[in-house]
Amino acid sequence: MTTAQALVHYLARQHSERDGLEHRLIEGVWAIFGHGNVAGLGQALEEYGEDLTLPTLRPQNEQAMVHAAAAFAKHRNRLSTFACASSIGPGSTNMITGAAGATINRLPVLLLPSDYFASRIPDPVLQQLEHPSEHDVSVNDAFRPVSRFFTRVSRPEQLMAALPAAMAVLTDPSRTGAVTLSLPEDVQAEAYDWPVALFERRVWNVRRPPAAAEQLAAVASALARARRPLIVAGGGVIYSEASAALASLVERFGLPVVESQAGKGALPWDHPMNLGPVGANGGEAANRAARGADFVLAVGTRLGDFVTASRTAFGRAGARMAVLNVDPDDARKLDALPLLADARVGLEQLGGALDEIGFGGTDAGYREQLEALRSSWHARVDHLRAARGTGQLAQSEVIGAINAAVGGHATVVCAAGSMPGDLLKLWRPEDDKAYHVEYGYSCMGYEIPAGLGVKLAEPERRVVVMVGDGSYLMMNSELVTAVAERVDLTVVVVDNGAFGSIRGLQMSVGSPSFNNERRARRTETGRTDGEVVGVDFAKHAEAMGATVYRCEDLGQLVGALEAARRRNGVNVLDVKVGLEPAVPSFEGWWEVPVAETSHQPAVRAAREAYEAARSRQVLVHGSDAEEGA
Ligand SMILES: Cc1ncc(C[n+]2csc(CCOP(=O)(O)OP(=O)(O)O)c2C)c(N)n1
Repeated sequence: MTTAQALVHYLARQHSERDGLEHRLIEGVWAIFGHGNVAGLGQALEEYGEDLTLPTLRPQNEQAMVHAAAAFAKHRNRLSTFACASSIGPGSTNMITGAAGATINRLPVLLLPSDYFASRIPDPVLQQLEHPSEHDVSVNDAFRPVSRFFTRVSRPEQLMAALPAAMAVLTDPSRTGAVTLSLPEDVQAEAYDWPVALFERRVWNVRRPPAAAEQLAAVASALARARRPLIVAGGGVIYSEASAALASLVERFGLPVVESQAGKGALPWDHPMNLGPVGANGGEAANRAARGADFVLAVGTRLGDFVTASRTAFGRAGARMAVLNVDPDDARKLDALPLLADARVGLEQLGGALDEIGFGGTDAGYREQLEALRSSWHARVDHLRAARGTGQLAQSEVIGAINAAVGGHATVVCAAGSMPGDLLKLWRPEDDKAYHVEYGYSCMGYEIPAGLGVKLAEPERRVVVMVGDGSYLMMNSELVTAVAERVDLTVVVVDNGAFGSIRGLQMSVGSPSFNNERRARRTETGRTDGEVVGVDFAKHAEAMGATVYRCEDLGQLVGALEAARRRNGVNVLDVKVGLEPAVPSFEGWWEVPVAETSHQPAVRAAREAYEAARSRQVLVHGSDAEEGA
């Protein structure tokens, strides 16, 4: 077999396994061919793919196919994914953004960019960027910093070491991310006499490492001594399928839970211990509880600045931090007590350890306070979601109406703009797969391909993609792929005529609105502050094969969602909303640097506010705040 044929045979026989359940590790191959792979990997997939039940899918854009694969893997809790194959040069580099997104979100994707001839005889080939002094460098080396594993297969026999190494990273919960095998075009087509054993069925265990006894004892005793402990639920809780373990722990000991974007849904929105989202985009219940907490256990989160509110959310009262994470680097963030373990196993062990030391749970007074915070937060969300009855739709009521119409078990998909923050506050998921917001890379353009990926991961579940006009215009072409793959997908384009989130941010740092609205250039000002450039998103989506709906009020929106539910295929709703009113911030803060000097008074005022906020940052948590106090 050729290198490419061997690769196809190998991939079809890889499985993952956790808790005794086996899954196909690589469900198929997304591929866009060019001269770099059509005769190599393309030939192999055509000849063998069907017999091996390794389907090939044809997207419209290489970046988008990586997003689709990552979203698929996210929905499958990282137990299955796709390979993504591109030609050389631009096809490869188009995947780099997707690779970074997968790696940041710790989602397994196998990337197979093609590379220039290993022989180098016909150099420079079409699309070859020649490095003047390092002839072994190609554009594919740009995958190195965004991949968790990278190798170039320059001879066929290197595949025998490269493949198991790649599968090991894909299936390791602490190392997973983009895994890149760079495949020179000549090597793909070259034959080799492979050992038969390479193609045996292989099962990769996705480990659940337990916590070390010392770490467990330290965290349990710190928690038991706390008066106002708090748990942060991150995406790792969901990937580890630890929702039930989390619920049981917090119910038994009366521990409040606050959520990150990736962790939202770990507990149902109305769970009695769920205080809702924390941090820069958080709600006031979670943010107040976080500020008042004297012990914070962060579970399965990379503790990005939105969760920590740029280091103002936790530790204001000298709170001690602990981190339960499967990744040793995450487990040591924020000067925390590390609890290096799988989330589910770690939570179960922690419950046992708390029992052992006789921890009776938090006191009634604390629980009452938490319950008051929780119920007033729900009332506020009810109010924000409610129909306003004014002429122009607001994004908040659109979110409320959609959530009410599709229910808490449909999966909502989003990534960038003002919607992730609004969804975090307002959407009410009822299970741990009902909320899919990519907010690690927050990559505009993720939304539509991700909706497709989620739908492929769980065809029976309703999927609603929420996408801003900016993100839609950046990457919409996978609507065509969704039509081709015959998936049922509802896409809601929420058009506010602007990069609304960034416009709002810009104005909050003292600038007037500039270069963020979709407006024509005006000769008088030389700026893009002329008339609004209207886009008929319904017409656009219709041209790509979708059934479309124009929604100008909530009645039409709800009607369109119902029609979309009954109708197969791709349904796109074009919903026009106003830029105002925006959902406010609830005592969250996000560090965005403000100009230190300016002739504009509003900028100077914003700078002052910025400096005041920075003075509240907890720069060092201290390894043992209690003893030090
Ligand atoms: C690929 C990419 N480029 C730029 C950004 C920075 N950015 C974040 S949100 C945003 C605007 C999004 O506009 P839209 O989709 O219309 O949503 P809105 O903010 O109006 O809700 C931009 C430019 C990004 N997140 N991703």
